[in-house]
Amino acid sequence: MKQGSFVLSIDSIVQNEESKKSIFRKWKRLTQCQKRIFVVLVILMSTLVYVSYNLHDIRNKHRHHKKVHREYIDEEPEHPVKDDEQYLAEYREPDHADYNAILPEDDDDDALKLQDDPEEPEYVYEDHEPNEPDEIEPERILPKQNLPSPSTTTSWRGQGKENANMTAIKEAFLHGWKGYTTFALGHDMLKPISQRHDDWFSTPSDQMALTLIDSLDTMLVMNLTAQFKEARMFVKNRLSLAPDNDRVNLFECSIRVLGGLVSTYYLTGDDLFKEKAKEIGDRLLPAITASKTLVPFSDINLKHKTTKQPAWGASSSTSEVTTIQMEFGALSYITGDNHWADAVRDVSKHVSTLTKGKLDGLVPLWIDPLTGEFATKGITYTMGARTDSYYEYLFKRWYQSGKNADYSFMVQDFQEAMDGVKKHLFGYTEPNRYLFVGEKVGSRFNPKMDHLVCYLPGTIALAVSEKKLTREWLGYAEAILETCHQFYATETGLAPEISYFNIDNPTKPDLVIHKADHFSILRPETVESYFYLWRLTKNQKYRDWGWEFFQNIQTYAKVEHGYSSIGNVESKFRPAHRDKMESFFLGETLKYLYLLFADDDMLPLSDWVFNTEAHPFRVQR
Ligand code: DMJ
Repeated sequence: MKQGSFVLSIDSIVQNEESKKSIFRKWKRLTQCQKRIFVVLVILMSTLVYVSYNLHDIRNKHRHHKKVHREYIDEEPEHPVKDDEQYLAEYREPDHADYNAILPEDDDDDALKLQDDPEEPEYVYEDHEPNEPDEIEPERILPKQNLPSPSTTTSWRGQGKENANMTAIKEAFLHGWKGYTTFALGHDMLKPISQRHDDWFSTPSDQMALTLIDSLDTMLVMNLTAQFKEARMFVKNRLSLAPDNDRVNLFECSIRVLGGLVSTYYLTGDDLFKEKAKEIGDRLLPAITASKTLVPFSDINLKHKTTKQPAWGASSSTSEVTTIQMEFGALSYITGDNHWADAVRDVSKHVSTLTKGKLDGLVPLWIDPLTGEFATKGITYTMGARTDSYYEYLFKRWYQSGKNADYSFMVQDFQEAMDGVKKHLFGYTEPNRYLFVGEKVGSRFNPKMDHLVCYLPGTIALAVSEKKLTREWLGYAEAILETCHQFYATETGLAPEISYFNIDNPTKPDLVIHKADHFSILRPETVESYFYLWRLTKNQKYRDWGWEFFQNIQTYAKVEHGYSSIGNVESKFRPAHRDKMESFFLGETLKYLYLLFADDDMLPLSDWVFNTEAHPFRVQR
């Protein structure tokens, strides 16, 4: 055996020598000119390789120091609890593909073109007071629903000029908008790589145009009058609010469609949007009123007004049935007709009175429309998916109502819940003591936080500014936001969907990303909180962090025909575009980025409150 391998190596040395000689002979046979070309080519190629490697290096240099706080785990979490499994299956990636599987894609190019409407007036959208309410039945009017008097309001656009950061963000919006209108107009989402569309609520015959509706007020904020005018034409002539689809989600449709239409009415005073808002409000309402228990059904068919429980089980998500209050409240406010606001207030009142399953103001993930009770088997408490915006609206609905005493119970529930968060969900990492909001699964503390939780610092800061939380909470808000910023300390500078935390090993990194969670759908929550914390503290770092985020979007998510979610935030060389631009990217992410660089008198927080999809509603007076 030993001898064999010796012979083999002598042979290979001889062969090696032969091949060296033959290369040398070939080289000698080349002309002088051929030799020169060869040498120049080798130098050129080495320079190219060197420069491209270093460019990536320079671009990412600023992030390298943060990398020490993070570990990347190439595995699934060890024992996902049942709720995690359900979440993975249903929530993390809404599978709009289901619908596409049944319905053929509409390839009719004409359908994608905006038609000119000669009757359209020239719109100059400026500040607006809601119109006089329509004629309504007197018993439906509540005395507190007075429309604001002109003296209590100021121009929402403010006096400031657009600066260079805002212009760059506006251009990004235009890039995404162009992709959407070219390849997906009328459909719910753009697939920017395949240059196709993705539908969720829309059907081939009834287009709900989620991206377009979510973008309307962003265009107004960015003063994109021509694009807005085109979009308005679509709303007027082609929008359908009655697709024959059994799985239109009450929450998603309320926050995006109803929210988008109401806020556009607030900003323009254009009755078209009020009428459309009323129509979708009426079509959605049966999901609430058909329930005998005051707990809404999660899904509705907008054409037939039939309701359904979720596809995966009996219960609705707690956040989904409690994140409709601002939208229906605003609809009542602009129409003067209180039946919508009353219906959703009854839901909140009911949830507020429940005791079984609550823990110091924290609520379970699921609530059953048939029993009206929380589902209490294997309870998880979290500020993330399934309950996140329940807490957000406890504060914001009260604030939106003009701090109306009828909604005091909600802000009290918010205060109690925040105490519950501090007591049960706060955790600190090792070695750097970052504060995070974890999860309580049964009696176990799970050091895990969804990116979704990053809305919380913004809402907490707003509550501190309204003296509904003590000053110490501003410190907590800033600390949690610092942790959210650490989510972005990845190769691409974009955040994973979920992060886990090291809470006991001083020699390991603070944050841990599992492979299953390392995708990014360009969510807005962190930049949303940067926006609030910037407005409320004026700490320059929030603008700096927002700008970093924007640049990384430009580097890793921008594609030829729009912006794309990415599959792997940990790979700057292969971020793996996922061929989807979510409607909230134009509706929320870019809007909060733009507002982060705007002056405070653009949509001032004293007069405006943003719903969970970043649609601004007037604070009611
Ligand atoms: C948006 O639809 C809303 O912000 C919602 O509250 C959570 N999910 C997305 C963005 O992440």
